[in-house]
Amino acid sequence: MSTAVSKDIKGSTLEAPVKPAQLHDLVHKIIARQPALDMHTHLYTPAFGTPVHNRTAKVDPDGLMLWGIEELVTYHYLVAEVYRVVPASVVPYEQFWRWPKSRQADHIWKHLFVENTPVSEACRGVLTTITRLGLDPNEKTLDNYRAFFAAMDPDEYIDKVMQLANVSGITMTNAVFDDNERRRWLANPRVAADSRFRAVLRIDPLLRNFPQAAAKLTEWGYATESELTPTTIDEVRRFLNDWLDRQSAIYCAVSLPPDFRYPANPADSVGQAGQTILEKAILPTCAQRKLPFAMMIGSNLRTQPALRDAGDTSGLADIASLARLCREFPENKFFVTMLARENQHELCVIARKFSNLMPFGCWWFLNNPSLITEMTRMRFELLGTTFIPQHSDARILDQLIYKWDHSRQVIAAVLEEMYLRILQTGRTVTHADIVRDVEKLLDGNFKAFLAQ
Ligand code: RAT
Ligand code: ZN
Repeated sequence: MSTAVSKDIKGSTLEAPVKPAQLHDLVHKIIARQPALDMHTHLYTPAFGTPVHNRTAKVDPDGLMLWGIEELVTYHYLVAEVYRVVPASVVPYEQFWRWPKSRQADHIWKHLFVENTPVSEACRGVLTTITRLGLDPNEKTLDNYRAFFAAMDPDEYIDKVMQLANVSGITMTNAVFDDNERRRWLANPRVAADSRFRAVLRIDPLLRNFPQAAAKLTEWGYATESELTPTTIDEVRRFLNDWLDRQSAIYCAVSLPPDFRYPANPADSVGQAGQTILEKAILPTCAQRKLPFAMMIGSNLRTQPALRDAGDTSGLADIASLARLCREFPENKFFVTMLARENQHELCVIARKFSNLMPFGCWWFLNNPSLITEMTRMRFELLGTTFIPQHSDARILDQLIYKWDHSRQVIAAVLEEMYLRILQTGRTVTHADIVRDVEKLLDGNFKAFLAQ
């Protein structure tokens, strides 16, 4: 039992039944005090380099550790939103991408934060972050924020953000098919050696575009052909093992399109090659190493290619395919999040049937208070406390602050509602019960699934 979360909460001893009138404050305080272990982000250690001007680290234009005001304001969610206000007929996409980041940020700040009310969740996130850092969110320009961040040391800033967000650990997404990232792993074997971070092997091209992935593997010294011969399968497994070792990855992950089917439908984008790689290379490797395989299902990439990362959309995926995988691969553990709102209920139903399936997070376009509320409520009602309610998906370090702040508020409100319902049956709920449940939700369920 964590004393940090249990002490100083007035009117409640650990074993005493909690009164309905105490619930609100108690649940919110316990959730605020429980450190969150963030199971999916796109954040990096300082050793991956930073393109952000700062007090101490050398500026590395292609560096992967993103933080600070320019990055916060040019988050791809906000690039999409600024095009709702200033259309491409006024600022053509290619012109926007040619601008230096500072000009992109000034443009977004002016149009989304000054000349319009920053109502959207992604805008509100910037405001929460700025405010929690002790800055005034009412500035008309970014000048004061720029001065604040220029005085920071990136390594110390990670500690500050983790403390403000109350995050105990950050799980990276380490895309091995990204040349920039791959080069950094090869150049410095200790690039991820930072006790605040854990690595995850991310391998989308192996499933989404096998011929392209096979060509890369050949270039990197693996004897793969675009034909799925036994040698090719063995070499894909060797490649996976090499990188899982190099990264000390805690799981392996992929994002899949809505038309992903298992077994494959020849017309879908993953197709027969993807199915064979999944069955013969990825799942056996994960099972052998007892590592979960994370599937993030439902992303359509580049629906609007001109918007780059901001141009992806979501689509309804096939739950029966997921059920088949869970049933036919009982030795594997699956972390699953789905992007379509319409898939959420059936994902809960499937999770009731397969204990090797762990639903997690409210992904991307679902990471809005109304949808987090709906999904979290549904998950409690169908799964009790046996799920992982949230991950941050932060791409910019500072976003940890708002993503966790906002989600904690929603999770606490829903949990309070669940406890009130229990009290109405006559069953008591103690302070200790709440501490235990919250610890599982924000930390323990993730760790326990990894350890299974
Ligand atoms: O949420 C996002 O920022 C998306 O662009 C994706 O990175 C997504 O989270 C993913 O991991 O594929
Ligand atoms: Zn992500």
